[in-house]
Amino acid sequence: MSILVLHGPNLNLLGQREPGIYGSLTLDAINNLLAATAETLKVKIIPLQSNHEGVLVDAIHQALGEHHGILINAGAYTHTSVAIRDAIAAVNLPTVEVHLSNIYRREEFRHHSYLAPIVVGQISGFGAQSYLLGLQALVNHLQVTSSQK
Ligand code: CA2
Repeated sequence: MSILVLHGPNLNLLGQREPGIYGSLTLDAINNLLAATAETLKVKIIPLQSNHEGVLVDAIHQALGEHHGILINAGAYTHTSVAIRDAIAAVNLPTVEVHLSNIYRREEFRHHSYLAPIVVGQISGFGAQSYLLGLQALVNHLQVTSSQK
C-alpha cells in the first residue's frame, strides 16, 4: 500500500520559525517520523512539499494509479483552494487532512476548510502527532474499506 504525503506552502520553514505555533521539528524530522510509522504499518509513503498550488494539484492527479490514499496538510491553501479540493474530489482517493495547530482555536479565517467536506476526516492540533495519527487513520480506513469489497 502506498500513501502520498503532501505538505503545502511554508511548511518547508518548520523548525526554523514560529516554534510556539508549529513546534520545533523540521519537515525532514516529521517525514522521518512518518517513515518510521509507515514501516510499522507496513505501508510505503512518498512525501512532497510545495509552495505552489499547481504543483500540489498535479501531484494529486498523478497519485491516481500510483497511490492508494493521500495524507495532506495543505497549509494556507486549506482555507483558499477550490483547485486542491476539486483535484482530490476528482481523483476520488481516500484522503485525510491534517494540521499541526488547532485551526479552530486560531483566527476566524482558519476555521473554514475547503477540504473538510470531501476528505475521510481531519486531525488538527496535535503538532507532528497530527500527521502520525492521520497516517494511522488513513491506513486503517483503507484496510477496512478494502476488506469490505
Ligand atoms: O496548523 C497547520 O498545520 C496549518 O495547516 C499550517 C499553515 C496555516 O496556514 C494553516 O492555517 C494551519 C501554515 C504553515 C506555515 O508553516 C510555517 C512554519 C514555520 C514558520 C512559518 C510558517
